[in-house]
Amino acid sequence: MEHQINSWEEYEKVYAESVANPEAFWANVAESFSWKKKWDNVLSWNFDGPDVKWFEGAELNITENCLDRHLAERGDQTAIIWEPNGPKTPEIRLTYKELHAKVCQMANVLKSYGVVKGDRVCLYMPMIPELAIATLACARIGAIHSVVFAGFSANALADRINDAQAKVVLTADGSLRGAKVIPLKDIADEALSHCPCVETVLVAKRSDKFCHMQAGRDVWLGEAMDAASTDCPAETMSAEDMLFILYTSGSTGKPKGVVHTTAGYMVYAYYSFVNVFQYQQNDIYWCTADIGWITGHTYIVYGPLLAGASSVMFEGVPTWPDAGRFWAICDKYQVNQFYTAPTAIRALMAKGLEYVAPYRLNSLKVLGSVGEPINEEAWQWYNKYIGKNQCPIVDTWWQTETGGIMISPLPNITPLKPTYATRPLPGIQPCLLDAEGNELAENDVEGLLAVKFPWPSMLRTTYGDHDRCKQVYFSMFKDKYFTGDGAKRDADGNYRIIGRVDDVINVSGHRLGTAELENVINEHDIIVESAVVGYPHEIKGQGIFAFVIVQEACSQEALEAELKELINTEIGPIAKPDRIQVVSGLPKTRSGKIMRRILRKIASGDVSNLGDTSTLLDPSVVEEIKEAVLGTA
Ligand code: 6R9
Repeated sequence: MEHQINSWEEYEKVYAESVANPEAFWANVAESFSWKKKWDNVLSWNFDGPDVKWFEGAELNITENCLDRHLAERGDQTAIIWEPNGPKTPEIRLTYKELHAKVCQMANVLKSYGVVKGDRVCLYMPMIPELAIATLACARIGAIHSVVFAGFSANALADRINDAQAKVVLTADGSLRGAKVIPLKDIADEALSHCPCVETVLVAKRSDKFCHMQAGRDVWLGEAMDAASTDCPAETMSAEDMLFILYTSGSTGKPKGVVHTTAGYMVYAYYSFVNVFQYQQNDIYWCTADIGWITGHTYIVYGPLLAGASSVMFEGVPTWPDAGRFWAICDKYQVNQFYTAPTAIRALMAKGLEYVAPYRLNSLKVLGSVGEPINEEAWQWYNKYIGKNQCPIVDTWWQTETGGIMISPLPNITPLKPTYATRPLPGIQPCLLDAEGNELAENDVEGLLAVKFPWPSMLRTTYGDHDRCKQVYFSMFKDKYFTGDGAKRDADGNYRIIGRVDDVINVSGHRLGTAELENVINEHDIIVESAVVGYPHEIKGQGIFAFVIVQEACSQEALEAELKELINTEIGPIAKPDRIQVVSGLPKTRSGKIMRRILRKIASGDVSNLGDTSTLLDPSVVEEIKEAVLGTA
C-alpha cells in the first residue's frame, strides 16, 4: 500500500521529516488521491482562532476516493462483509461496484427529498449496511452527516437533531441486539415530536416490528432506493467544506458537535489506517465499533474504503448467542486485523476460556485496542489467547476531536510495551505539559497531554459555537490543542495514556460528562443535589457513582429504579449509574465548589489520603460519606 512504513528505521526517518517539513510531508501523501482540483496551499493555521486550513483551494469528493477510484482495478472485490445479528442469518457481501451503486441510489433518494449541499442529515440507525451507505450517500451530495449512536434515548436524539437543524432523519423500524429487538422508530418518533426542523424521515426495514409511518413525512427507504438511479455524480467539495458532525460529551452539560472537514480528514484516515493496521491487499479487516462513534466513522467507513480494503461490519453483540461470537466471526471470514475495545476484551475474558477454545484464530495478524486505557491483565490475555503470542497489539490513542489515531505502535515495527500506546504517528507532535503550561521536554515525565502542531484530521470547530471550541481545546494552553487526558512518557519516549483529567468519565469506552449526568439526576423531584464521579470498574473500566441528596426519606430500591429509568430516557442505557448513594451533604469548598477529588477517592474505596479537608465548608460530611460508602468512619 502506498505510504506504508516498513521498518523502524523508516519510521524514525519519516517521523523526523514530517516534523521538519510537515507541508511537504502531507502534500506527498495527498498526491495519491484523486482531486478535482489540487490545492493552492497545504496548510495555514493559528490555534488562537482556532483557524486551521489544510489543502486550501483543492476540490474533491471523498466518495470518489472511497469508491469510484477503485472501480477499474477492484470493482468486483468485496468492500463490506456484513455479518448480521443472528449467526444463522446469511451475511451480505457488497463489492466496490455494488456499494458504489447503492450509495448513488441513496444519494438520489436524499436529493429527491430536497437535500442539497450543506444540509444536515441525521443518521439514527442500527449497524446495517444502510448505515454505511447513508454515510457515504450524504458525502456524495455534500450533505453533512450527523450519526447518532442508536443506543441514545429520544431526548438525546432530539437535542442532537435540533442542534444541527437536520432536515432529514434516517432510521429503521427496529434494531436487533442479541435476543432483543429495540423499537428504534418509536424512539425516533418520540424525539421527532420535538424536532420541527425535520421534513422527511427515511425508514429502513430491519425487523418484523410494526411501526407507525406518518403520512407526508415518513418514507420506506428500501422502496425509495429500488426506484432510484444508480448513477449520481459526486458533488464538488472544497477541501475545508464540512464532512460531518459527531456529538461528544465534554465536562459541561451539553454535548458538543465536533466538526470534521473533507480533505484533511480523508488524507489522515487513509494514512493512519494503512500504517496502524499494516493492511495488505486481500486482507480481511474487522473493527467491532459502532458507526455511531468516531472509531466507526474513521475505521469502518472511511479509512478502509479509502485503502480499497475488505472489511467486516457486525450488527450484533459480542456475547450473543454466546461469548465466542467475536472469535467465531474471526474464523468465519479469516479476519487478519481485528480492532476492538478493552471493555469487550475484559467482558469476554471474564466469561472464561471455554468460549475461545473452539476457535483456531489462525488468520489473525494484528490486534487493536481503542477507547480507554487497556490494563495489563487484559493486554496479556488478548496477546496470549487471541493473538497466540503471534500478533502485535496496537494500543491506539485518539479522540473524536482528533479524527484519527494519534499515538500507536506500528505492528511488527514499533517495539511493544504492554499498556503503552508508544509513539506518535508521523505528522503528530504530542507534548506533555505541567499545570502552568510549561512543556516537560525530558523523558520519564508525567503531565497533561497536548498537541503542538496541526494535523490534517483535527477538529475545525464545534458546530454552531466556535467559541466553545476555542475555550475547551485551545485556551487552556497557548498555541496548543489540549486533549483533556493525562499521560506519561517513559525513558525511551513511549507514551502511556493515564486517563481524563477533566470531568469526563469513560464507561466501557464511551465518554460521559459528569455534568450531563447530574443535570438529569437533578430533574427528579426528590433530588436536591447530586455529584457524579467515576470509579474503577472491573469490566467497564470506569463505573458511574452518583452521590445524591434527597428531599425526604425514600426506599433505596425505588430511588435507584427511578433514577436509572430517568437516565435511560434522557441519555440512554450506557449512562445508567452503577451505584447510587444517598448522603446528607456533599463536600464543598467555602466558595461552594464540590470537591470531586474526595468523592472519587471514596468511590474507589481508597480513603488513605483524602488530602486537606480543612478548607471544606463542613468537613464532617466527609466522615458521613465514608461511613455510608465503606461502612467505616
Ligand atoms: C477514539 C475514541 C476519547 C477518549 C480519550 C481518552 C480515551 C481513547 C485510548 C484512550 C487510553 C487509549 N482513550 N483511546 N485512553 N488509551 N488507547 O475513543 O474517541 O470516544 O472521543 O474518546 O478516550 O481518554 O480522550 P472518544
